[in-house]
Amino acid sequence: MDVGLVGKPNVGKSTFFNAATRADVEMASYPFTTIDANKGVGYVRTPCPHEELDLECNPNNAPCMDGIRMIPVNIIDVAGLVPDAHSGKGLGNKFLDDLRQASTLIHIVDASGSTDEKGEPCKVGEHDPVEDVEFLDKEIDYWIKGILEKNWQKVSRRLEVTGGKLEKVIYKQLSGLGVKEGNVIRALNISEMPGNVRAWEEDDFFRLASNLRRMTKPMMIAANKSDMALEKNIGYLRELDYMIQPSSAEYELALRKASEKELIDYRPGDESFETLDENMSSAQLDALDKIRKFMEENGGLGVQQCLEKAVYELLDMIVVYPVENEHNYTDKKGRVLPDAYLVKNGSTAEDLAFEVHSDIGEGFIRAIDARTDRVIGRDHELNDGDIIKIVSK
Ligand SMILES: Nc1nc2c(ncn2[C@@H]2O[C@H](COP(=O)(O)OP(=O)(O)OP(=O)(O)O)[C@@H](O)[C@H]2O)c(=O)[nH]1
Ligand SMILES: [Mg+2]
Repeated sequence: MDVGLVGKPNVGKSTFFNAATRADVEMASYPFTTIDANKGVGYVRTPCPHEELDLECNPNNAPCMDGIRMIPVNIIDVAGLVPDAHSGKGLGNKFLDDLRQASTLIHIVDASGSTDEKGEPCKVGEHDPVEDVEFLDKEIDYWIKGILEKNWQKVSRRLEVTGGKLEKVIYKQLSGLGVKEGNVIRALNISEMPGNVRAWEEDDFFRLASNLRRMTKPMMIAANKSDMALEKNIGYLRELDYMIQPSSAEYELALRKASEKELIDYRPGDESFETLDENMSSAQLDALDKIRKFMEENGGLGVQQCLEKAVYELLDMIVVYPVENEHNYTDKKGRVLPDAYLVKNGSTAEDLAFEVHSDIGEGFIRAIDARTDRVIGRDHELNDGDIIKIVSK
């Protein structure tokens, strides 16, 4: 599962990325610090069933920390986009191709309004962050439009000659973008496209691209730099038709670093932290006090919450645990609850089998719900936290 971080320059994408992945990529208070995409691994949390089953788990793909399972998600941090990037402004928008695989996008916005539209620093409150949301949506639409239009003359002529299906052709054009054929059919319907494909104009392509974006790249907003944001800016952002999460990537990064140095006891996503080192300087203690106050007001720092909202709410994913032995909850090597998989809510036992391996999916015979020891069929819908044994040929 890939989560893409997008936004204009200098809003804190790389800081968010470093906080979420604990990588160490360059961050700086000027635009276009990032040029090539950074890729790393972050985590979303879920309670591990080992506690409820009174067992000890032996994680393979997802570590367990004090009863909390940390499920890996890939995070991609790309260069900043500026208005009219699609026509070559700033670094352009070609680098969005790094986000083809992304299942969801987090739009990082400087909610403090202290970064202008080009990504240059300005006074707090001087820039309206709502404008950033509008322009970014448009730039992403242009990116998808560009992919859609590639060789369109040739594509549409071939379509006319061979009498193929329009949705199949478009689906093929967009392959690699995570678009499903059903999405294409729905997007074509609601976009009211002209009957003659050779007569499609700029506006038609743009409308279709925009509808495809909404279906295939669900996006939420991280109202970042909330540590210096004005209350009213957060209010305006909340009025938009997006899920929003206030965040302070800078504070999150500071706490993760302090916790690595064992100055504090803090786990990503916690609503508070404890000080461990009595000998910190007064400047350090003051900084920590400021962070603690922010956490009290906001229920945490927002980075971890943002990732979890994107995965569990926006994408509606659940966590399931495939096992080899339904009695001991183990895999072939005897490891207890080794793997945790993120699957779309509504996925069936057969979908999980395909997720584990295409051979297992193809050879699917039946599955067993390890908690109840009941046999379940291929169409049985899974629930969050299910432990499943798959029997396949
Ligand atoms: N106050 C505050 N500053 C932040 C926060 N997040 C990032 N910053 C600062 O904002 C500046 C830009 O951060 P980057 O992470 O480099 O921003 P970016 O979006 O990756 O920028 P480009 O790579 O140029 O597109 C740095 O000076 C950060 O320290 C935050 O939550 N609060
Ligand atoms: Mg960056």
